[in-house]
Amino acid sequence: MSISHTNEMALFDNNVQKYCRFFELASPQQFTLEQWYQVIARTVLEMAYHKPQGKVDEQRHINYLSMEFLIGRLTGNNLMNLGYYEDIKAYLAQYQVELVDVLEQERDPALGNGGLGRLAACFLDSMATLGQAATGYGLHYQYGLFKQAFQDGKQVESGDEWGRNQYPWHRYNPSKTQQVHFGGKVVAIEGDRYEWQPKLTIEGKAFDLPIVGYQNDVIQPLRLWQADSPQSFDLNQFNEGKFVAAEKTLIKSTALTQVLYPNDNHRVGQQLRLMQQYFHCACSVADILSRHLAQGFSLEEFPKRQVIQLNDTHPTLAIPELMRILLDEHQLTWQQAWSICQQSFAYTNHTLLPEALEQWDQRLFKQLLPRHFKIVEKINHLFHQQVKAQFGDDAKVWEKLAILFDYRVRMANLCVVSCFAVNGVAQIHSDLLVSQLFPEYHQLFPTKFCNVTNGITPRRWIQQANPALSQLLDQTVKGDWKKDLELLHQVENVVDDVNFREAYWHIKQQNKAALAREIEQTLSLSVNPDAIFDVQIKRFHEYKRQHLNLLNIIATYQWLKDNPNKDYTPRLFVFSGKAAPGYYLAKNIIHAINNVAEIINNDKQMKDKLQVAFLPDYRVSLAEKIIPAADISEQISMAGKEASGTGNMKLALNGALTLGTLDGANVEIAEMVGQEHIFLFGHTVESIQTLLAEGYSPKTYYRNDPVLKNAVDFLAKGKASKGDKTTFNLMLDSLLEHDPFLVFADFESYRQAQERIGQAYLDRDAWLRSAILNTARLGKFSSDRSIRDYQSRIWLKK
Ligand code: 4GP
Repeated sequence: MSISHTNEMALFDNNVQKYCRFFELASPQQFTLEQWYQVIARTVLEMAYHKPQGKVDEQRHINYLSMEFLIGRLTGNNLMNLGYYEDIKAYLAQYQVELVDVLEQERDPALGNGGLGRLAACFLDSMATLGQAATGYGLHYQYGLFKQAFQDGKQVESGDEWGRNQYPWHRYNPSKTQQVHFGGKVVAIEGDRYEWQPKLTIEGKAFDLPIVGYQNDVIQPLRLWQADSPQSFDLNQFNEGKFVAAEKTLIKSTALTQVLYPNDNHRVGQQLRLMQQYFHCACSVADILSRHLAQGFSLEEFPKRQVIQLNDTHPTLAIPELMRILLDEHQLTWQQAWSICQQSFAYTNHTLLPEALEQWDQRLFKQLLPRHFKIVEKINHLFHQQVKAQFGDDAKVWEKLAILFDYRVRMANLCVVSCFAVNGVAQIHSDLLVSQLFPEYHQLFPTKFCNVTNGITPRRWIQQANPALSQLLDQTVKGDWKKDLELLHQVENVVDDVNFREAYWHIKQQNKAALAREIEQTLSLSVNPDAIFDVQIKRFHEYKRQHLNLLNIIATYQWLKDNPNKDYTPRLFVFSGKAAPGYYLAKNIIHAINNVAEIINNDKQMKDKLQVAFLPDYRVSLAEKIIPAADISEQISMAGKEASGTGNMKLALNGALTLGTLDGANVEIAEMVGQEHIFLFGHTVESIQTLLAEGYSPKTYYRNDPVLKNAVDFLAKGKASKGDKTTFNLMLDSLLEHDPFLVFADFESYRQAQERIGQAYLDRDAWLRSAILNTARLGKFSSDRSIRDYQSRIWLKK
């Protein structure tokens, strides 16, 4: 269905000609691809604001606070959502320019690490598409997530200066500038009112990116704050006790938003990070309040009109910040202010890993944010009374529930106490949140907890990433599946239709061929396009168990060496992902995969049988190339550790079959798609408990399973490290001594699942049927559904 945009395209052409003169060129023919990209983005941005705004539901405005928004390239996505993609493609053709080549010019704004940052981006897209009034609030980092390259198999990092100053989708919005204060002291005024006399003030400038709804003319801002003040400050002024080692002492104020901390599922208590968090919260809360008041509403009406959704605990300081403003600047009583906060904030938890639950050193917190500390103290004190009333004066219970404990400020506890809703991101995760992490809180506040299973936007992850599949779905499905992904169930009707099946198969093969070209270009590795493309793309973390995948690859290699004439369904194992620069064990796993890949890929006997491609610098635009080409989606975390996963949804919707544990959203994927169309393996949350209770000994598995032993020994004996037996000690010692994520315990079951996959792929018809049913049955995993769940279970719950 193509809409005619004659007038708009005339405007577009006008602008192109204008830029032509501007750049002193005789004809647009002379634009470089980079110039085309800049011209298209700037022009389309203006065109978008020329249109009358689409309707949004303002019942409650959702203020989505997140330290990360991994938005990916915006140009292609915005062209599609605005409906201009085909027009501009045709326009460029007259100059013999391919739109896809132009789109390749855009650098990914990598303003996030992975999971929760990408989720935030999908949610903004869905809120705009559903017409849910919303503003995203984040930070305008100068350096996105580091760039990754490999040197001798090892990860090396370099800064990702992504070019925020030239980014054409920006709008600098000086009318929104905020002042943010730090340090100093507080002076009591009266009752709960204090005056804060800060030591340092930094200016926060707003840069807005347009979030464009899918063909509904809704544009909402993602407002990113940038620190900008001429002065420098001494980090030690907040750090007299030197309890947090400062990376540098005298730093420029602009440094505050220079770097994104590169940690995923792990928090490091650096002072600068706490300052970033407060800066983010202070700017955002001030902006939200001034928008609310400017619309003529009273403070009492704040909870009715606003929700502040906290994406993990990183923006928790927004709670004491709103309290501070209501108490000290608007002179509300504690009860009034607390009641407003308790009805306005909601918290999403993204991990159960203890090392990821944020805690701050109390003294640092107090020196940096003296007024906020007082507020947190009072919240803690009042909450203690409530806990005593429910549980009696039980020190053990208080030790778990306290916000302030052992000279730490525990952010998750502050969230649970203060927010009206707490949600996990997949059913199993939400259940574990209640049963393992917050059981006493659940007793105290049974109605606060709920689940909202994650989702992904089909506009980016099917329409944009997989245009051929998207077209096939357009031809097959009645109604617009991009707006209502459940419509994909209609595909079940054609699962046996020869033409549809052939078209679907052909698309996968084309996508595989395209990825094979990408691999050839990047790694100079020529791969077998007919092999099973088995893909594991995500951050490197022990719990995600890329090393389980690696051990199977080694074992397979050894088996193929011993049995060169036995049947084996050829495999290409594709990896991509980064490890946090300070996470040495994860980096050790990357190193091992690269070294093993080199051996296998250089072994002529393995040619077209077994190959390993590790694509460097994983990012959204690379994911868009890998996902449509995958046959197998590796989702092999230890059960109970992956909160949800969203890559699992993207891959399955694009027709990859999941090889997974019963963890995170895999559980729900299995329910939707049916047990016959997914490869499950490994221990469950329950069987892990039994195993651990009985005393888990990884060495026993190592001794008793010769296949596992050989694979481990391959690394231990230096066969992948030029004879050096110590290179992979970090990983191997951890596996052999503790194996905290039960890699050895699941190895055998994983191998069996891989064997089933090899067999299943031989039956092309059955395989294809499963792949098609994966696409057909996973409509639930649209982020539009997630947002509707947020609306009905949290934001607009009656
Ligand atoms: C991630 C979780 O690890 C992942 O399972 C989930 O899908 C994603 O959040 C979105 O909910 N967590 C993080 C983090 O990104 O830093 O904790």
